[in-house]
Amino acid sequence: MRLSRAFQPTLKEVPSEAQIASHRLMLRAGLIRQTAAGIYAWLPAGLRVLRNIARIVREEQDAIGAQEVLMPTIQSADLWRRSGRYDAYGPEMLRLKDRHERELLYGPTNEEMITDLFGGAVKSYRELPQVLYQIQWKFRDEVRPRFGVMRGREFFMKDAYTFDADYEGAVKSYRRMMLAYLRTFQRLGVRAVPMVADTGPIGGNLSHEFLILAPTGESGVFYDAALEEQDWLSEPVDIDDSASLAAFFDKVTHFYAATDEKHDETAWAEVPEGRRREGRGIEVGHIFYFGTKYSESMGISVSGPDGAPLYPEMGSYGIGVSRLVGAIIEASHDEAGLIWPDAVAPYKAAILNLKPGDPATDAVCERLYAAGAEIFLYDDRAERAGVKFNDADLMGHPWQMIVGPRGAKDGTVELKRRATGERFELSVEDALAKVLGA
Ligand code: 5CA
Repeated sequence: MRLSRAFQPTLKEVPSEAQIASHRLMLRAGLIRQTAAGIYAWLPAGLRVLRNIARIVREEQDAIGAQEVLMPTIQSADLWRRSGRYDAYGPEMLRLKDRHERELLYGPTNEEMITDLFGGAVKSYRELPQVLYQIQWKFRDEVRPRFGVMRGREFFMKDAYTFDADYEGAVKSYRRMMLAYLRTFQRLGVRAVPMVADTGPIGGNLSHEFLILAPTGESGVFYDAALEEQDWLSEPVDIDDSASLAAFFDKVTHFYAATDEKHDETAWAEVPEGRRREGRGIEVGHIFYFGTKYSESMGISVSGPDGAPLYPEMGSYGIGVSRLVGAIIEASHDEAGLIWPDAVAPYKAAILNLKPGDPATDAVCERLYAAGAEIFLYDDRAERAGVKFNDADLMGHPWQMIVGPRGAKDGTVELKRRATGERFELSVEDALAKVLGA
């Protein structure tokens, strides 16, 4: 994309309503605009990030055998009456009426709808397990929407739902999902630590929240630093084997990690002092086993091995896809602006033409641009070099390919790594190889 043509309205002034870095930077860099309280439009560069995150989330869901569906945002109130949640949900639910006075709602989550869809399609325990997910907009009329996309009213969520014939199956599904989450967050370039969460009346240890460490997080967190050092992408787990899944789950859960609500000083004291990490965290995912709560309340069963009705054991698994954009920024930025992890960056590199109109400089820039017009942002504007440097740092592309008349004459490019500030003087070919290989 040529920056001279791009719809990327950057702002010089920091908007006063934005209290935290990610919100300020997303507005300043032209990624989002607010259209109503807690509701945002995603502009092209912001949308590219959102899509990159969704793609990685999707690939890791598919890798554990989950199948993607897409359910509507608008649901009927009757569906929610069947589980008893229509009245219980309260003012966070946005309720609507159509022209026939039928009651509808904008989905805050989809347990009821997926359970109903499942019930209409699956008849026998032999068809289990089933794992379904979607990536779809949700609406919750939060009392205090704040911090931009971090706590919005409309937000983009991956929600997955598992259906198993028995508790042992549900545990396997839960552990597979835990693995998919750890791999997803690692690929996104952030470390989200799984922490035991409240299971309510169901009990057990099958509820975890995933938190990214950041000073602006809403929860206090305590965890063993060893958790951040694990490489979940190369962890050998056979997802079809119960023992392998159990060994993996034990490895994750034996490290201490808890939010302030669940913090246990005695267990904390046993973590070696040098490995204790204490701070604040942003919840980017939540996984939850809830047994037969919805299948029973909604009367959805399949025929069991003995022919009697069997209520599937279920779990639901959320990832805050739009919240992740803010959370990644909270964990990765500096005074000058955004610092995108490679995997989610809107563009891999910015090409900075320091002298538009100079034939040699233009020629080198065009050569670079031709090698990746889809993945490079070419700053071809008639602006001063200083403006281009500042904007490139603000937008946070992982690489900057800086081309001025002097280098252009001998065919060299100055390559800058945004995250470290390292600079390399390279030929056009070597610069491209380094950027495209990274
Ligand atoms: N039904 C379950 C899982 S499918 C559920 O809704 N869980 S949740 O309430 O924890 O939401 C899942 C994730 O969505 C959260 O971990 C969080 O990352 C994100 N999320 C929740 N509320 C908001 C919000 N108001 N703005 C942005 N993201 C949100």
